[in-house]
Amino acid sequence: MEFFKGIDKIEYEGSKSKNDLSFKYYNPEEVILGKKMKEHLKFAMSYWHTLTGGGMDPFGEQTIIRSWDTLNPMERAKARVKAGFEFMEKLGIEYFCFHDKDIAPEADTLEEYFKNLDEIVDEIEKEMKRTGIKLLWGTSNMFSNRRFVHGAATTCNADVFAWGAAQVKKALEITKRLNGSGYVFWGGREGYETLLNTDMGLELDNLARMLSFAKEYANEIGFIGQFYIEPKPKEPTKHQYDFDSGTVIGFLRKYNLDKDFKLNIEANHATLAGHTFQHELRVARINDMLGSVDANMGDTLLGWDTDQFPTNIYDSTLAMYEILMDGGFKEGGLNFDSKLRRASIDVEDMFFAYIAGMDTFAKGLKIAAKLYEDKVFENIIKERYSSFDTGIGKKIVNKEVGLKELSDYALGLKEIKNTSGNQEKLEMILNQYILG
Ligand code: XLS
Ligand code: NI
Ligand code: NI
Repeated sequence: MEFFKGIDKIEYEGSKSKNDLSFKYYNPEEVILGKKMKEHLKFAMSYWHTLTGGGMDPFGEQTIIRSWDTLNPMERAKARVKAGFEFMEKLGIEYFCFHDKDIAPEADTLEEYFKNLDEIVDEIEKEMKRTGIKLLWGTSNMFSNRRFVHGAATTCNADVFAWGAAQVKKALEITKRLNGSGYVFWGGREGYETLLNTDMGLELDNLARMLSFAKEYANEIGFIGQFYIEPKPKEPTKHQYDFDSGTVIGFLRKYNLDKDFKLNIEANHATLAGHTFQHELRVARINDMLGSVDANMGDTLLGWDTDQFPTNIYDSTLAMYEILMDGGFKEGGLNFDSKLRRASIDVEDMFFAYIAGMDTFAKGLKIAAKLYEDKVFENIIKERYSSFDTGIGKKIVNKEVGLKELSDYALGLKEIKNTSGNQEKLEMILNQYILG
């Protein structure tokens, strides 16, 4: 059965094309800096937004209704598998990501839930074999069900912690079975609403315990995929413990988990934390922890995770620049953690959304590759800090001096001369690269 009738495989037609159902910039086979575009970008479909999202918001019911929505839960889950793979094939997307709960219906008992999962994983496995599409990462949803009202790893209820652990165990087994190249922890409700009832120390210790149990079990079953933490500062809780890259890195170091995890950076989470997307990628990069990306964008006027498809070329350029500077994706990739607007109710909108996102990152990659090749920023940055290459600067870097020597040196200085930061010039140059 075909779910997206009338929509053929989306092809690259170039920027002059007037065909809305074509790529204008994403040319998967085009070689950039010695690598195919599709290998640079490693696009992934998010199972949840693409196949289970219905456009609900706090004020309104489902608006996006798909053909599978009328089926009973298990049939619906099976139809979604088929629809998802047809969708990825038509877009030429080679990876996907999912939570346990996205693929199969939950049940009253864990046993039954796991049975449902196994049945659907069989279907997914078949489709993966048929198409060659791969699993970028798996994860477990430990936030939607009402049992997780106080969190999962950071709950006050030990039974809930155990239930979460069981879900993680199962999700790891599934991810291994499907050859996933990674496993994500996004702290769904790992945070607090009020400190008045919160033992913050215990909650953080327990969060670290859950992560180390997971790592130990992964080693035990031979799951060698990359583990990631996905930072987010707030929503659903007022304060999420995995606030931003800097906070997560500090947390991982405290509990000796920093060698076992990298970061999955989401654009809209960066902006919620009061940072740019580039900032979060940079912090991860300089700490050797840039792992994967959840691509989307927020709305500057709204203070929540709007998860819009990314269409901002400045952001995609600077994100791809950070990724190139990091040597490109290894286990990670670019997962569209993005959803349609509530009013985008046509099936075609799914395609337009992904095409827009993929084209935005393809163009961003091309511009970033030029910036990278021309060493535009590197040369300027090198020059800007050149006072640390020789003389007193070099001695500081090599720690050959202390406060005493530095003080003696400073006392001998007659005048301090600074150079311009040239910010506007750099913004002008960036524009030249973007506008061509
Ligand atoms: C929610 C998160 C979520 C994770 C996966 O804000 O972005 O979708 O990516 O649990
Ligand atoms: Ni995400
Ligand atoms: Ni998000």
